[in-house]
This record gives sequence, structure tokens and C-alpha cells, in this order.
Amino acid sequence: MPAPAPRPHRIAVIPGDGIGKEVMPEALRALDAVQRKFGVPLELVPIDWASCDHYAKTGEMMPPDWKNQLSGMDAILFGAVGWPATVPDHVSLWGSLLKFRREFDQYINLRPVRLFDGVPCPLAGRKPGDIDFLVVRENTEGEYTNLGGVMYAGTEREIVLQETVMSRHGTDRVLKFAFEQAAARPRQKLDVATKSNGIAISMPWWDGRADAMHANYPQIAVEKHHIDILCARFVLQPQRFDVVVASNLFGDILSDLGPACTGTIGLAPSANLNPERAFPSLFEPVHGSAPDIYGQGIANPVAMVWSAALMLQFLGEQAAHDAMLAAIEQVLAQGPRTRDLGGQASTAEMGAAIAERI
Ligand code: GGG
Repeated sequence: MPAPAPRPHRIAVIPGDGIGKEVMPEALRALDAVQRKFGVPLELVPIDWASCDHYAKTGEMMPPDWKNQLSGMDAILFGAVGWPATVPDHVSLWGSLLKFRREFDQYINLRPVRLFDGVPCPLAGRKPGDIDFLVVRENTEGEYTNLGGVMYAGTEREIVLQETVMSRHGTDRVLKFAFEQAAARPRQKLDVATKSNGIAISMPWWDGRADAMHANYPQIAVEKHHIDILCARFVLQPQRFDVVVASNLFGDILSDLGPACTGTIGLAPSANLNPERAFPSLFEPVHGSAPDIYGQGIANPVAMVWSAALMLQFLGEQAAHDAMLAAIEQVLAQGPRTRDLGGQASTAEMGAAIAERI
């Protein structure tokens, strides 16, 4: 009797807003190519909510039963969120992406930063291999809270308070993940973002948790940097980094700055992970919906395609991941290239070239 076909990976596909709708088809084209080449079993479930278009129709970013609709999914492939002309950014973000991260306990946001062959680097004298590191961003608490409020609103005495929340549980688990990543890489090095001179309660405490976790990984060289000088070092000495761990806000900033140092944020992928796999993890480009270029078909699809590759790697499809990354490397080296990379190609032309090389 022939062996039963493997159960397909069930993927919720959410393009979201703006250029999310333009780059997502290119990720699907690449997934189609690896499905055909490697027989990766995929069941792609298109979802048109978690978008500002849905908000315009319903007054909500997602339907009340969104969690039920996503139950049984192995992963979520997400484009971008935000259309500030119609929905305030904090409403669209808290109504979709941040709900996924929190309610699916995606407490790691893993953001690789890499300089590719063929991509002009804005930092003088850098070559591929000089910049290749991971930002591990805490993803469910920290500075991203909705705790606080406004008193005396609209008066001269107006006061606004916004709380930062760091739990021992939430901090230790992201530090542990970052140490594990560092331990699995040859350089055995971890850099910790802090601001313990100015943010005098939570950040010295964060540093103390990093020291406590370091005791379990004595072989790892650890360096702490205040966030301001860390940003300067990303620009001036990017080669010194291998794994960088940061709180939610600092990690968000660093993971835009890092790719900007490698030529364009249009290359940067991310994985919002629930490492225990109790809930689906979510894979998305670091970039947002980019209303300024939406509709022109010029967005760089690499970050979206690479995010889909990270998804397959997380689902155990290493060969498919490697083929997608190799295709990205070839297209970046040889073209065609979108405008952010100095070329003239459209999103679809670059996406098609990646899929052909798979
Ligand atoms: N594809 C990611 C996206 O749409 N990002 C919008 C954004 O502003 N994200 C903020 C964050 O990642 O915390």
C-alpha cells in the first residue's frame, strides 16, 4: 500500500494593507515553485481581514471570531498593516499585528540582517560577510503597552502617562532564546541593548536579568551597549555584531536600522515565533505598508519572499528554505532589481526572477 500523503502545512495568507498586497503574490509565486520542486505540501488559506479595508467595512480590523478562524493553522504569512489616511496607525497595529503577537504568545521576533553580494552598501568599504547578524526582539511586552492614560485632557494641565512592562518570565525567555542562538553560532557572542543610565528602573533590571542568564552560558562573550551608542556602532562597526538582543521598542528600531545599513529595508524579513508551537507563528517583512509607493508596483519583494522562506524553515522544510534563499542571493547578485536597489524592475519582475531560479 502506498504511504499516506503527508498532512499539508496549513498557512493563513494575510496580505493586509498597502504594499503588503503587492509583495504577497511574489511570496506565493515562490512558494508555488518550491511546492512543485520539492513537493512541499502546503494548504494556503487566503484571508482578507486584518486590514484597513476590512476596518472601513466593519469598524474592526479583524472579525470577532478571528482566533477560531486561525485555529489549526501551522503559520501565518503576513504582508503589512497600516493605512493612516483612513485608520490611525495605533488602531490598525493594536487591532491586528499586536493581537497576533500577544494572543498567540509570539514572544520572539527574530530579524536577520545581512549584506548581500550585488547590493550597494551605504557604509563605505563593507563587503558581503562583514554584516550578517540576528536581532532578537522581545515581542509581547516592554515599551509596547496600552497601559497609561491622559489626565486634564485638552487643558494647560494635560498629563500623559505611558507604562513600560517587563516581567521576569517575559524577559528571561527572550534572553534565553538569544543566548541559545549565540551558542549555536561560531562567534559565541551576544550584544545586549540597554539604556540603564537614563531609564533608571526597568533597564538596570533588564541588565541584571541578562547577567543572571549569562551565568548559564559562560562560554558566550557578552557586551552591553546603551541604545544610542549601539545605533552608532551599527553604522560604524556593523561587523562586530552576531546576535543582538533588545527590548520591544529598541529591537524594532535596531531591526530597521540594521537593514538600512545593508542597503535597503526592502530586504529585511522577520519571524514572530511561539517557539513552543502552542500557537501559530507569524512571518512578515520588517517593512510596513509604505503608502508613499503603494500602487506603483515598485516595492521590493525580497523581504516578503525571505519571510516565507523563514516560515518553511520553521516548519521543518530546510531544503525549500535553502532553495528560496539561494534564489534571492542569485537575483540580488545578477538582477533584475527594484528601484530601492538601483534598478528599474517591477515587484512582479523581481518576484518572477526569484521563482524562476528556484
Ligand atoms: N510588515 C510589518 C508591518 O506592517 N509593520 C508595521 C509596523 O509598524 N510594525 C510595528 C512593529 O513591528 O512593531
